[in-house]
Amino acid sequence: MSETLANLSSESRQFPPPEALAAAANVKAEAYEEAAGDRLAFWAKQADRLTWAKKWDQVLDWSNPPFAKWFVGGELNIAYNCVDRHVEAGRGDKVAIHWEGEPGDTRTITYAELLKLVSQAANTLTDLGVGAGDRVAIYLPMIPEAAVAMLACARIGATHSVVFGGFSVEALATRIADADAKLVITADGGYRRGKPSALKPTVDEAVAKSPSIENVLVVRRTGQEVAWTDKDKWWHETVEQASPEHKAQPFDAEHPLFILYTSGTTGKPKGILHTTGGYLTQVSYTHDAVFDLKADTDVYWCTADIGWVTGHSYIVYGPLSNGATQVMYEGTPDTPGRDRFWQLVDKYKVSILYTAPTLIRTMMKWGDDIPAGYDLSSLRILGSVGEPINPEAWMWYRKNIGRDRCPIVDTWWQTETGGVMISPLPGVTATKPGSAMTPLPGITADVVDDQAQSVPNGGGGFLVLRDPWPSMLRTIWGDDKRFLDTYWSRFGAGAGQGDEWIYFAGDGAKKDEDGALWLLGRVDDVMLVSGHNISTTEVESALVSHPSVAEAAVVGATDPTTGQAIVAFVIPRGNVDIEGDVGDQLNAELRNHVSKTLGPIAKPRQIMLVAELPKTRSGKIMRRLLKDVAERRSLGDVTTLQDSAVMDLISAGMKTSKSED
Ligand code: 6R9
Repeated sequence: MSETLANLSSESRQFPPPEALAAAANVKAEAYEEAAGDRLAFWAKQADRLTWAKKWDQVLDWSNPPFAKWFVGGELNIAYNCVDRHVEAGRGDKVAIHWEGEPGDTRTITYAELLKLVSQAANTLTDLGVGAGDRVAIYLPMIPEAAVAMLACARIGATHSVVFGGFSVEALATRIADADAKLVITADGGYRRGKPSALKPTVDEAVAKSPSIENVLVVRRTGQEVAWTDKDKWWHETVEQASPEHKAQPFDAEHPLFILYTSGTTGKPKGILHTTGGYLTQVSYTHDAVFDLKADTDVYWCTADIGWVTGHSYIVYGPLSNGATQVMYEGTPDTPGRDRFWQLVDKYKVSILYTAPTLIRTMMKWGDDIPAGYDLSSLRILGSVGEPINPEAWMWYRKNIGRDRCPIVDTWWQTETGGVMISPLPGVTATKPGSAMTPLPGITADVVDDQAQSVPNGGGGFLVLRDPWPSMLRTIWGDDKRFLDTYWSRFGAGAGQGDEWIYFAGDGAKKDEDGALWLLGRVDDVMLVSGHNISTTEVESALVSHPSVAEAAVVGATDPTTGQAIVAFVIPRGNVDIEGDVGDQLNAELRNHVSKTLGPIAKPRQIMLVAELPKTRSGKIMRRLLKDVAERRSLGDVTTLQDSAVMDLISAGMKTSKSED
């Protein structure tokens, strides 16, 4: 990206918070001023939400940037904060987790029961020789044991590394080796799309390549047959037999809590390291503020997988530290039917729903009539995370799920940031469809040009964070240099510009006329068309605003005349025929629609109608693979794809499609 990013779309709709919600909101407008007045005092106050065994001496040590230390000298136990203290406060009978298996089996786990399970697991880990500072790999389906395993590690000071149950042998083995993990916690399998899907064979192969692994702890979930080695121990024969008494020891605020690998676009995955006190402070505060959690009455549901940072921060640590009651669901949204989510919202009377744009667009594609069959009146706040949410999808979510009553919080953050950074506050912000709006209190985000100068309202550029925040990553596991190079050497002191350390998030963004922030996707994805930097997000949103389009992914393909030309991959809504004349007609119509919405510069050279798009497990579109297809190259690494067959289909379609004009 050269100087700026074109600002092509504009949005005038605005939705103020419902009055009653605003009046009773956990966080009000004053929080912004308070934090701006004294940022460190503000975060110190939020840290007081937690129970500390020893109070910190210093809020932030930033004497060796970009290596931050928060709540220096403080000590606490994360599991104690997420579990024990709620039981001690007399809330042991409160439901922590309403778990729903994909086949329809259920478990209800109270805070007292969670304490028992976490204590037993902590005792078992200790028996297996795992101690403070050791690393444990967790490779589990969405079952309560996933949360229990994470909390048990945290309780004894072991650092967990959760790997998506569904990643390959290679992906698991590389992550085990990088973290030098001692133990793997896994299951025989989990249920996906109506059948048991095995996990253990992948672990067996990965462990065979992993000399550091001493033991494998196996949860029996599906009952399917498993091969057995002398490293394997059943969870029900160890954890469930262990003593339920365990006293949590406090750990230093900077004790490593977890490593989570994020693939980025190229190269070996980065092990993002998070620590204890600052992380828990920010995820606890943001979960309370952004979702306006009323622990006594709300039922919260985050549909993310535990293997994604969203599952870490907003299924495990944020909600549990706040004593929330939540729903946890094992399976896919279309099993047994496409109404599964709405049926669960209705069944558990979910009041706060946190999901991803990819799911919202899928629900749009499946049709309005499916949610229309359900009451959904328990809902009061809706959240979105993972990708920019197109204004069209935002409006659909508001109308069809929120029934025009519920504020939507579009939350921007990253594995690296640990917690939400940019989001509306549901009782304060008048939201605009598609915008993440403003940095949360205590957070300093900005959009800058090449020279790290703030762009004026109406301008576009790079999203940066100007001040350290409590849940920031501390480094890339074992690779401080890569940490510096990846995040801190593009702008500011690390780039030799002045002495301010500036974190570069890798995303493009713009400020609208009111200063609200609009995320424009990864800067690696920005297209350069006839000298204009155009974001994939804006063109995709223009496509999705056409009534025949459910989803779109856009890439810039090398073009002899324009440098790059826009190639769009489009999933039509249910009623559109993919083949033949209807397709050709739609093709022309869509190109004109984009041209009318954003201007002729953004008109796609070519539109491909496809049935699916390549996505990561957390639902992000892998544009780099589509670029390979658009430029007719052989495909790059597909190992993190949710469904690798998708790419074969798309490539086959591309070869037969007419190049247009
Ligand atoms: C939480 C999570 C981080 C990247 C991030 C950005 C994109 C996430 C977004 C969003 C626009 C939002 N992203 N939330 N873009 N609006 N509300 O997704 O972490 O998996 O590390 O991905 O996701 O591009 O840089 P992670």
